[in-house]
Amino acid sequence: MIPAVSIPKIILDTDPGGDDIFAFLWVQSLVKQGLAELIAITATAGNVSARKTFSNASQILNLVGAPTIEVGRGVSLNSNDIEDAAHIHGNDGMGNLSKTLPPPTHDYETARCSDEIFIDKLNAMPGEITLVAIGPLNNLAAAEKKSPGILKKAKEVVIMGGAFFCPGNVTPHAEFNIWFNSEAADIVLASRDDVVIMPLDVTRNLIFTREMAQVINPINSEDDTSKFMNHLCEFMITTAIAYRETNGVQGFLVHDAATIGYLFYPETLLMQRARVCVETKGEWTRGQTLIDRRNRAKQSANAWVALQVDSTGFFTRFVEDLKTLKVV
Ligand SMILES: [Ca+2]
Repeated sequence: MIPAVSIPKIILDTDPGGDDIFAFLWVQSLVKQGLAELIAITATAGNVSARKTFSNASQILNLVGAPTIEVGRGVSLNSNDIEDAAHIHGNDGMGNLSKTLPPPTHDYETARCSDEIFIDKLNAMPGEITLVAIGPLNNLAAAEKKSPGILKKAKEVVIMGGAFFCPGNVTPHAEFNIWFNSEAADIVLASRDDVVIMPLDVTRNLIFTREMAQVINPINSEDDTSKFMNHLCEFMITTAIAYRETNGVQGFLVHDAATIGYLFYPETLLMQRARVCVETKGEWTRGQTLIDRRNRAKQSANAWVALQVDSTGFFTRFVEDLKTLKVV
């Protein structure tokens, strides 16, 4: 008899966000193949406001026929004046395509806060749930503050964030997710000794091209998911070219999808054990992530950092999985 294999249980903490959506669609394709279980989506403020990320998450769940998955509302932030990334992701965070999607059905006013969902689910299933955080770490830090030790109850905490040996994408030194709430990142890194980090060092190599998109969805595809993906790709490519993110290649960076690559296809990544620190105070360097490269025994490592990716192997798996995703 073949023993029952437990499949990864995932809570996706997200600020959709164009590349968030591709990470989500990848998860959903794995769910459909019986290879993953999605426990909840926890929205977080970041690319756009908490209210918009909540509504976007609801619309995407409805698009893929998973309307019963719970969506958490992002914890409120005191600093309402932080610049978001609507200039990259569109005013609605989804390439201004939200009007083309099924309307949101989750109610923001009555939804549980994202940190409450973490605390509830991690206490109910200690050691079983993987937290995949692909936005600023507001919710994870709030849960840890409210219930110290709670993040240790996750099977793994996998985050997209940071820039170690390459420039940042929001300042010369900082990556957006860490910079947006560097204190929160500091709290998450202190919460356990094995936080898994997908930094810009690898994600800037993950250029999803128009040709790959067309392998998933032929250009004249008529189903709603394919049409949405194709329109979003075109929006993201235009923006990526305008911001010179892809060296002129007709594509865009799917930063957030790196977390899913790590979880399901770790052979595509080279990881390094490290002690990671976040600069929370620097006038010019706030949000910078640092690791110690000196040739000496490392003490008190707190993270696994991805430093190289086999992007061909990564996208082979990404494209094959997304091809399985069709509207239900
Ligand atoms: Ca994101």
